[in-house]
Amino acid sequence: MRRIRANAIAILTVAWILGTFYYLWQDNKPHTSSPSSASQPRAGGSRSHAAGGRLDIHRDDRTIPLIVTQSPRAEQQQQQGRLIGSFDEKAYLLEKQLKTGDDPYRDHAFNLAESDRLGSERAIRDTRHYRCASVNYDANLPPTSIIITFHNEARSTLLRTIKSVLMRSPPSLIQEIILIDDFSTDPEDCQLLSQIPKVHCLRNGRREGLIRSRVRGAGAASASILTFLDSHCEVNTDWLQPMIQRVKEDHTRVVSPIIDVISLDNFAYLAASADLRGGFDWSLHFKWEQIPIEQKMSRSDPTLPIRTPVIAGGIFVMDKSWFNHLGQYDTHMDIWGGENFELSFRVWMCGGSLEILPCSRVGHVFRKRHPYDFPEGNALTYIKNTRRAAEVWMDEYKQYYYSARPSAQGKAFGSIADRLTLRRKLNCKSFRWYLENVYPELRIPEQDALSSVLRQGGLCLESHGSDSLSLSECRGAGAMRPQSQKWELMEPLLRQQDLCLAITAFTAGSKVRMEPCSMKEPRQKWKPKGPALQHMVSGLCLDSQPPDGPLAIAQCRPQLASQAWEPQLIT
Ligand code: LR7
Ligand code: MN
Repeated sequence: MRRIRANAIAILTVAWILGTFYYLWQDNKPHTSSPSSASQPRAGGSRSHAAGGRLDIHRDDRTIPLIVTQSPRAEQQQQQGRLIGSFDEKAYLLEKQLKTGDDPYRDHAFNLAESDRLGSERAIRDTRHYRCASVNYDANLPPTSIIITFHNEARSTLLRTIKSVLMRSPPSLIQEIILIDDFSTDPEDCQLLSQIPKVHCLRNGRREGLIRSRVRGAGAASASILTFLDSHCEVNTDWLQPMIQRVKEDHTRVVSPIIDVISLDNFAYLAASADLRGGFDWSLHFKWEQIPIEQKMSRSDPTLPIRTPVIAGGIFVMDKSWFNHLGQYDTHMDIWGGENFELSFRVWMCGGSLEILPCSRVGHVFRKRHPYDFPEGNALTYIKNTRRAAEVWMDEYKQYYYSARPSAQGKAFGSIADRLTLRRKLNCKSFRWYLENVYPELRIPEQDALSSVLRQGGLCLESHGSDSLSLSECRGAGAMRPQSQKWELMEPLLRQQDLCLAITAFTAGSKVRMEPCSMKEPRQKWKPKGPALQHMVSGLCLDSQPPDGPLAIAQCRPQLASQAWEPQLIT
């Protein structure tokens, strides 16, 4: 009896184990999805889990949880066959793999071992705001030519850039991908990549730098819209439609995506903040900065464009005839740097605009050093390029560039005659207009004003808060002078820090007071008239009569002692 029971238990256990195996085998069998569902475009970022279950994501990224946005593996392989044509991806990647013992950061300033390990396709997280998925774009958007210039780029990053474009763009929007091989050591990369459908590669006969290379690429483009990318990017879901839409609506717009970060160490794809725009300091150093608080407060819709004073430079979409009309790039700039300021100033000042589109996301491997050489040296090249931008576009404000970067003075920058002619021909606005209308947040350095006291007899002109002024006993000496007696004579303004001397009305007898300075305020404009100070618009002069009343303006009689103001420098 006991034996029979033991046997029954053994049989049941075996049956249970077999059953479990059968169930697992069934679940692992490739799912057959209908061809129609396979070719269905993903509706604006929605995820197609239902069609094929989850992909194994552990290989792709070890640090961020990824939500798979790609088609299942079987479809992917099919798609891969179609995209790659006669190109032998495996051989291409294997030939240049890192040798054991080699420093993986040496040649590219990022971890090559990690990039190679990822392969040419991987899933990345859709980093857009969720509301982007429901934005609609025109069904008949025009196609674009993608332009990618490279100098000794790693094979795996360059191929991933190309394949991400082919995988994540509607095929009808990609006219072609134009690669410009900027005289890389190995000419084979260019030849091999040309075997990929839609990809053309032009090789420079000598090192030109990214600026002239892009101009060459743009010249070869056959689509009416140009899209520039760096050679180590990965474009994200629906990256292209928002940009082409904005340029189609207004061809003078030059648009950029939000640039996500691909880690140079482990190649994790990290979402960048959506509250940033491009800015710079007076040394023409690019920086990301928070959008101004008023703009941030008034942004009710996170899918709307963000106006930006400058673009980072590597990833943008621009109408081709607008690019040509505005003078392409300054082709006397070499290798790398400065061209993003030159283009940004030119676009704004000559009638266009720059924006960042939060519903477009492109990842980029940010590096800490240049992995390539600069024939003229890195510093000299940056100075030459930014000096050209400053000399052509910054008018009198270029003095602040030179004070922020004194080493630029006296360095060669070639002739800028052609670019000045271009600026005149295009009838572009002034840099002052740009600062006032596009980048009012850029602080203009205090002009080096010298302080003086304004003496009348033994007394000094003194302010009392903002309300009134008087003639008072001169106090202190040198640095010990009270602020209220120190004046900066910056024609037409008479300043004390941020406050300026102003009349209260345009009639004789009106008193004067201090108020926040404004170059546009006619009540604040003064000029010397002999020893007197004349208000420019009313023609009346600052007068200390009667001695115990508040200071006022009166008919000019410069011979009067009560109208004589003798400036004396404070040293
Ligand atoms: O001699 C060269 N020839 C080239 O073809 C030197 C470089 N290049 C290629 C290079 O392979 C790459 O594809 O030009 C591209 C840009 O060079 P990077 O990647 O070394 O530049 P970067 O990413 O450090 O620099 C940013 O600023 C540059 C200023 O000249 C360019 O505008 C880059 O395109 C730009 N990159 C971006 O805007 C991506 C976001 C980074 C930021 C901020
Ligand atoms: Mn780059």
